[in-house]
Amino acid sequence: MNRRLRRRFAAFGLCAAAVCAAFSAAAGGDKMAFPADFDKGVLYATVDRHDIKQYRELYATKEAVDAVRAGKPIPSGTVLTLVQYKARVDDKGVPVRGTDGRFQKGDLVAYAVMEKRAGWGAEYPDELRNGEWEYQVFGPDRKVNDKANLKSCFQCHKPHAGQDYVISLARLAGAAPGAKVEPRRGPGVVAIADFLFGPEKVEVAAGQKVTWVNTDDSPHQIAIVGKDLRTPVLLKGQSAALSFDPGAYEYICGLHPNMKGRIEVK
Ligand code: HEC
Ligand SMILES: [Cu+2]
Repeated sequence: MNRRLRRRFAAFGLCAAAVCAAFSAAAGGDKMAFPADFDKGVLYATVDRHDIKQYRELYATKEAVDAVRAGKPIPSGTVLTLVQYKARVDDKGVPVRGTDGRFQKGDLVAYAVMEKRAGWGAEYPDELRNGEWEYQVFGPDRKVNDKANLKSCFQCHKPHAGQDYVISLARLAGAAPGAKVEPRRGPGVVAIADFLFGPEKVEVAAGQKVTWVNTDDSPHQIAIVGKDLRTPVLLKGQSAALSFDPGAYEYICGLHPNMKGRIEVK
């Protein structure tokens, strides 16, 4: 095994501790340099993250935007840069909104970057591999954050294999989030608004469906805890329904795991 491979497997816990301990801090992302020209690319989306009080900017290399908007695959050489800022908050810790209703940029927190190159990723086990993508995190000083958990990047983006692991693909393709969606109310209906499930606890009779309606600009996805059961990713205005056997079920958002809800089926 060459050094790079050993480092990578060490990072994924696939290598005996004694052999790999010295390398455990690094992973495959060490192939990636800081994308110094990221802001010369395309700012294709901004995201208000209510759940973690961040304001985010998403940049892509121009070739990637052109390809995706022409209906072609994301090309080798693509770099996607997610710039994370603290949202500015008031004295109660509530994010301050600008005149456009959006969060406002506070301190720079980090750059999360993904890069795709032909041939990358071949050495990862299938259950982790994200096609030809690598991930890396850089601090505000643009240096690698060697404490970042890169395994978590692969795990959370993995279920999005059907859209080449890019969670914001709809935005990259130029789809705007669309007009305001009025939350529907009714038995078994859960509205998703400002990164919260409302109501947080829903009760339905056996055989009755639970329906989720996403009213946020951000996509969300229902993931039932402890089961291999997820809805598709729901863009703004989209909904999905699931039915359950009697019992109680906890669920989270597959994209934002700190969003939580509960279903009770009588
Ligand atoms: C808990 C799930 C989760 C984890 C873990 C995660 N991401 Fe993401 N990532 C998202 C979501 C959701 C988005 C869409 C933007 C948003 O809502 O902030 C995203 C978007 C991105 C994007 C913009 C392109 C895209 O796929 O939409 C980059 C780049 C990115 N993440 C890098 C990383 C890196 C690097 C890591 C590991 C340090 C990581 N992510 C870990 C959920 C996750
Ligand atoms: Cu969510």
